[in-house]
Amino acid sequence: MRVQLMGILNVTPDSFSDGGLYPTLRAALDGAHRLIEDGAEIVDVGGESTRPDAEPVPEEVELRRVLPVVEALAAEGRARVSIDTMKPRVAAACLNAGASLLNDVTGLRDPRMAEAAARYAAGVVVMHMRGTPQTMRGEAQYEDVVGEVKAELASRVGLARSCGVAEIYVDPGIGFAKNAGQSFEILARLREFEELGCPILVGPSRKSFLGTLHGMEKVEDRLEGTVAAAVIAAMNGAAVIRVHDVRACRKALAVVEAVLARQ
Ligand code: HH2
Repeated sequence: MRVQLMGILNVTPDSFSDGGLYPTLRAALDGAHRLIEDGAEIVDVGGESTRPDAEPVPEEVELRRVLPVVEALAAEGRARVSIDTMKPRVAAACLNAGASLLNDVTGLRDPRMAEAAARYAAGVVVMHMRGTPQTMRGEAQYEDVVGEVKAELASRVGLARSCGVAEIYVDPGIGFAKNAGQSFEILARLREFEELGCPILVGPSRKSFLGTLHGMEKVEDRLEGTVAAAVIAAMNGAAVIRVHDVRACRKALAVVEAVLARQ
């Protein structure tokens, strides 16, 4: 089966790797078109950075950033539009404007998120995090990272199901309340998340766990590491991979698919 690529479009001034790249609607749409032409099936629009210690963004500001982009992309119909938000009002406005996937890094901590998805018959990405982007670094304590993340995701999946959401992706949340070793372990054991009965989405792109390896300390030096992580994720059962570098990952995944077709 073809692994889907979710291309990242952060319309923020402060995202850790693409912040400030898309200051206007035109720039954002050009960026989205590049992602689509490079092979992204999904464009994930975000208006609030979730990197460690990011400043929370007021709802009105986030809406002003994302809504015109979501509206325009959904109207074009060239790719599936996903909204990366933790705020129910932003979620509802974007789903109403044509987004069909709700990507919530808090894993539906606010039950109104699941209700909004159900109301608009949208899919949901349930990502695992502990704490908030401001506190999560101190919360990376696990006896068994995969077992505990899986158990915590299971209860969030149950909530989504009970609200009537039909399409649910689970995401272990690389780098969110996970240290580098735990992020590598999640990639190594990704297939264990299949037990949750939902397709797996994973977001390793340019993240700081790669920066612990020699030569990848700087964000701009993490392309090869990102591609390697995407290949490992695909080999280990990921259905969707969320990346900035769609073109390079699409080519690498063509190799994975050719190999998997012969296993
Ligand atoms: N990672 C980020 C944001 N959203 N969503 C899912 N489902 N999975 C992830 O791993 C994930 C995510 C963080 O990366 P990025 O969007 O590049 O940066 P920032 O949060 O600084 O905007």
